[in-house]
Amino acid sequence: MTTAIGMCKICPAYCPIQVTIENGRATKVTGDRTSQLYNGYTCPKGRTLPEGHYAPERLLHSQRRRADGGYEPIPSHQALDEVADKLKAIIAEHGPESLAVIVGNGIASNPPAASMAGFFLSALGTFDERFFSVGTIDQPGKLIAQALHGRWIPGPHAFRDSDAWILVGANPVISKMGLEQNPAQTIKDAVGRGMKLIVVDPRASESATHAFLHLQPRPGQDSTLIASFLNVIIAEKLYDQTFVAENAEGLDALARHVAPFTPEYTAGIVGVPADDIRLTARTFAKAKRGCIVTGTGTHFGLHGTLAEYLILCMNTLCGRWVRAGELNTHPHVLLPEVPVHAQPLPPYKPWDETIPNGRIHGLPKTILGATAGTLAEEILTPGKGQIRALICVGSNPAVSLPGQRRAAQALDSLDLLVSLDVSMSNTARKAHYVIPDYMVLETPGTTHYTEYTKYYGLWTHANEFPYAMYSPALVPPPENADLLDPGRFFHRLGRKMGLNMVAYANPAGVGQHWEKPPAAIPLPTDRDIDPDELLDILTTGSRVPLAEIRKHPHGKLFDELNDPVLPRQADCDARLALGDSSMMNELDLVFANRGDAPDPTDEFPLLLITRRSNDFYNSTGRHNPRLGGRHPHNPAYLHPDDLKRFGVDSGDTIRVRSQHGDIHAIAARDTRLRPGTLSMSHCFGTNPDETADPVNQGGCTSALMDANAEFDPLFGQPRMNAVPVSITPVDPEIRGQ
Ligand SMILES: Nc1nc2c(c(=O)[nH]1)N[C@H]1C(S)=C(S)[C@@H](COP(=O)(O)OP(=O)(O)OC[C@H]3O[C@@H](n4cnc5c(=O)[nH]c(N)nc54)[C@H](O)[C@@H]3O)O[C@H]1N2
Ligand SMILES: Nc1nc2c(c(=O)[nH]1)N[C@H]1C(S)=C(S)[C@@H](COP(=O)(O)OP(=O)(O)OC[C@H]3O[C@@H](n4cnc5c(=O)[nH]c(N)nc54)[C@H](O)[C@@H]3O)O[C@H]1N2
Ligand code: SF4
Ligand SMILES: [Mo]
Repeated sequence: MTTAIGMCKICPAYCPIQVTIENGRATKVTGDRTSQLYNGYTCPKGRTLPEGHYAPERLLHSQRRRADGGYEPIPSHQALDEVADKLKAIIAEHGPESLAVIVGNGIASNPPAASMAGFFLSALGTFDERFFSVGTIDQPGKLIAQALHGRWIPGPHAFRDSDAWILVGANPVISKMGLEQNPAQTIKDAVGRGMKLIVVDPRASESATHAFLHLQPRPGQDSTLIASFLNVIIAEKLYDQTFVAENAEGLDALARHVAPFTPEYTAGIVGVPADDIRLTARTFAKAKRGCIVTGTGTHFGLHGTLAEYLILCMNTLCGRWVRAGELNTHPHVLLPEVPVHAQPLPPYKPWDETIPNGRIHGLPKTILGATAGTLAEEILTPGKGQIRALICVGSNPAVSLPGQRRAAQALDSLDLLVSLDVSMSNTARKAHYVIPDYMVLETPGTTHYTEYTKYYGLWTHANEFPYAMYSPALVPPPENADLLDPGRFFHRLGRKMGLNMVAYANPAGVGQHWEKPPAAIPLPTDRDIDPDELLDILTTGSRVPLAEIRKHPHGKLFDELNDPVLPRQADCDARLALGDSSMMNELDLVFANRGDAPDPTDEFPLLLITRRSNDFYNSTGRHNPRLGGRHPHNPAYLHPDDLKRFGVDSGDTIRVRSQHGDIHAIAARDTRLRPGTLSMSHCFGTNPDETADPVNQGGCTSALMDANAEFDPLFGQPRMNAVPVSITPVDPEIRGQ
C-alpha cells in the first residue's frame, strides 16, 4: 500500500488530495491536510473518486455503433482511423465548417486536452465559427458586460479582506464557483470577522445560512433589483466621487436610466421589501471593501448581460477595485508576468458590425465565438455551413443543451457524432463512436486554468492568492483498458488530416482586452506529445516555471509574488463606462415591461429555477455507485405550501410541464424556497427516445426549455431560468410512461 499526493480535478476547485493506492488501484481519497490553503477540504465527489474510476459503467474500450443501434468494442486506434476517414470525406464534400466541436465540464480533469481541440479547429481555419463551449450557456454575459464596461486590470476587492459582499444568484458553498477553498468555512470565517454578507436568492441557499440579510426575490428579476440598488446609491450620493471622477464616465446617463427604479416600484415587481433594498444599497456603499457578484441564477434569465453590467457599475461607483499600492487580487503564478497598473483596459463593442450576421437567428459575430444555444439549429438548418459532424469533448449536449427534444433531433441527424467521454452518457448513447478518456486520477494537471478564468469576468473560478499546484498522474488506468485522451486524439487526427497544428500558449487576456498575447508554438508533425509535455507547452512563459511548481507536491503559496499594484500610467486615458447606450436601452425596455421576466400564469403557476447538487457535477457522478446510489435522481424541490396547493407529497412522481415540453420528476419538500418556485438541477434524465425513469435517472429540465422561443439577441442563450411550469401528480400505475 502506498499513498500519493495530487489534486481532485472533477471541478476547478482543484482540492489537494491524498490517495491510498493498493495494487495499482486507488482505494481511498482524503483531503491533503498539509496544503496551505485548503486544510484538507474535499467534497463527496472527490472522496468517491475511486468508486467512480472502477465503476462497472466506466468505459474502457472504444465503442462503434452497429446498424441495429447497439455498440461493439473496437481498438481505439481503429476508432480514430475510421473517424479520420469519415471526417476527411465529410470535409471534402461540405467544407471544413461542416465539422464542429463542443467542449464541456468533463475537461476540468484535463483542460489542455480541450485546448488541443481548439488548435485542431484553428488549423482547419474554423475555430471562431465551430468551436462551441458550454461556457456560452453558462454566464456568457459576464464577458460581454466586461467588454462594454471596461476591465480594471488589478481586479476587484478580495473576499478575504472585505467587509460587505453581495452574492446574487450564486451559491458558492455548493458550486465552489468564486470561492474554491472550503467555501462554507471561508464564508463562516469572513462573517465571524465582521463581513456583512447579503445573499439575493429565491431560495435560502447554503450560502445564505450566514448572511446578514437574505433577499428572497421572485425569480428572474435581477436587473430590476440591481437597478434599484443603483437608484439608492446615486440618489443618496453614497458613491466614491473621487474614484468615479478619475476613472469612469457616463454617470449622468446611468443616473437618468435607474431613476425610475425606486425601492417602492421595485418592491412591487421583485417581491422584496423596499426597506431591504435600501438597507442592501446602504450597507454595501458604506462598507470600506467588498463586491457585488453574480452567478448562474442571474445569467440564466434573459437579461444576464444587463444584470452583470449593472453590478460592474455598482462596483465602480463604490470604488471596489484594487488601487495603486494595494495587493493585486489575482496575482499570476502560471500565467505570464505582466505589469499591473491601477487603471482600466478601455470598453469596446464585443460584436462586429462589419460582417454579415450569422446563419441562425441573424445573431452577430461576438467575442464569444460559436454559441451553444444555436448548436441544434446549426445542425438542422440546411445550406452552406450546415454542421454534419460533431465531436463532443467531456460534454453531454443531449441533456445540457436547452431544448432537449430539438437537441436530440439535431444529434440524431448528424452524419458523424463522436463522444470523448468516460461513460455511456446520454450523448454517447447517440454517438457513432465513443472514445474512452483517462479519468481524474490518471492525468497530470495544474492550477493554470483557474488563474486564467479571471479574464472571463468577476466571480469565476479565479484564485485570490498567488498559489499554484501541479499534480502528476496518480494511478495507471485499469489493466486491459484501451484509452485515448482528447489531447492525443486531436493531435493525431490533425496529423492524419495533413494539418500543421500550432499551440497558442498561455494567453493573458480575451476578446480585445490583452495583457499579453499567446505564444504560437508549432506542434510536432511526426510524433505524439504526452500530457505532461503538453502542460509544459501550454504554460510557456509562466511567471514561475512549471518545473519549479513541480517541486512542491502539496502546492505552494508564492507570497513573494504579491507585488503592490503600480500607479496609473501617465499616458492612460481609459475610463470605465457607466452609461453604455445598448445597456441603457435594455434597461429602459426592462422598465417598460415592468420587470425582467413574465409573471407566472394560471396555466403555468410556478417558476422553474436552477440549483446544483453537492454530489454531482452536472451529469458527472451519475454513474458513480456511491453518489448515484444515494440520490440517483434530481428531486423537484417545492415549498410545502405548493406541495399542498397541488395535492402532492414528498416522494410522489409528478409531471412537470412547460409551454415547451414535459418531464417526470420526484417531488421533494424544501421549506427554504420562496413559494411559487420549483427548484431542480440539470443534466439528469433519459433521452427522449428512452423510457422515462424519474427514480433512477431523474428528469431533464432542458426538455422544459426552447432555444428558439426566447433568446439573447447577441449570443442566443435562451431563457434557462424562471421558466413558467405546472405540476400534476402522476398516477403510480402509469409511472415511467
Ligand atoms: N436546464 C439547464 N440546462 C443547463 C444548465 C442548467 O442549470 N439548467 N446549466 C448549464 C451549464 S452552467 C453548463 S456549464 C452546462 C454543462 O454542460 P456539459 O458540460 O455538456 O454537461 P456535463 O454534464 O458537465 O458533461 C460532462 C461530460 O463529461 C464526462 N466526463 C466526466 N469526466 C470526464 C473526463 O475525465 N474526461 C472526459 N472526456 N469526459 C468526462 C461526463 O460523463 C459527461 O458526459 O449545462 C448547461 N445546461
Ligand atoms: N457541486 C456542484 N458544483 C458545481 C456544479 C455542479 O453541478 N455541482 N456545476 C458547475 C457549473 S457548470 C457552474 S456554471 C457553477 C455555477 O455556480 P453557481 O452560479 O454558484 O450555481 P448554483 O449553485 O446553482 O447557484 C445559483 C443560485 O441561484 C439561485 N437562483 C435561481 N434563480 C435565481 C434568480 O432568478 N435570481 C437570483 N438572484 N438567484 C436565483 C439558486 O437558487 C441557486 O442557489 O457551478 C459549478 N459547480
Ligand atoms: S469535486 Fe469536490 S473535492 Fe473535487 S475539486 Fe471539486 S470541490 Fe474539491
Ligand atoms: Mo456551467
